[in-house]
Amino acid sequence: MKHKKILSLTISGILLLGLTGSVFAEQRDRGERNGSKHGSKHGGKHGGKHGGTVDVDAKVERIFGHLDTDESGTITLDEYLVPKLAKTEAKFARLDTVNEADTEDEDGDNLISLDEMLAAYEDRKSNHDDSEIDREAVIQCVEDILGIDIPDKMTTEERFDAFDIDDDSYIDYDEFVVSVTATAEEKFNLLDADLDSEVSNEELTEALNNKNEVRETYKECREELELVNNI
Ligand SMILES: [Ca+2]
Ligand SMILES: [Ca+2]
Ligand SMILES: [Ca+2]
Ligand SMILES: [Ca+2]
Repeated sequence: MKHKKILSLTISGILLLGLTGSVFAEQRDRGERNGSKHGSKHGGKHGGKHGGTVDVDAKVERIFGHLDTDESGTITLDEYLVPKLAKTEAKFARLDTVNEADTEDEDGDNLISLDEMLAAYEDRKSNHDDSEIDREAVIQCVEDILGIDIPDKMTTEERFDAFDIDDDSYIDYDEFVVSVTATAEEKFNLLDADLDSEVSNEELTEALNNKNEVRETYKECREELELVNNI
């Protein structure tokens, strides 16, 4: 059971984070080869080059409107970090609370325990209602169609250990900010495909197109499996 929960986090993480350019370059090649199979069914919205472009362009423009604060036409790491770090206090406060029935730990002690982190992810999991679907099968299906290898994401325990830098079994606010910053930097580096320390319009467009493709494929795979399960 636990394994399945972790996978649910994995796929949502992937959808948020997107994958690296090189992986997607390979994926596009295979996608074209698979095109006839999927194109016939999803040509309209899945075409990418046609239907999705306007939406993605508008989205890119909106994102640049928010993040490119000096209107230079590119997003730097500093610009990218502003909204991420603006929310850290609220995010920390949300994690630093536990259900009293579950544990004796005090609420709001300005330290995040592993129990608190697990409880937070448990809540998130319970918002998804598709427990009938075999997530491993869905991920396998996405990997097969796109020809990519979706890496395992960290478990909640592993993520907790990574955040708990001084290893005292609690995450304090400073550790939290350091870790959120590091995670954001990793995401920024994935967006910055040519590694010139700036995210261009083209790089963001590419990333959003890739993300849409994964999301669409994930949806297709889920629908297929649901169909099979409901026979
Ligand atoms: Ca800028
Ligand atoms: Ca706490
Ligand atoms: Ca610590
Ligand atoms: Ca760049």
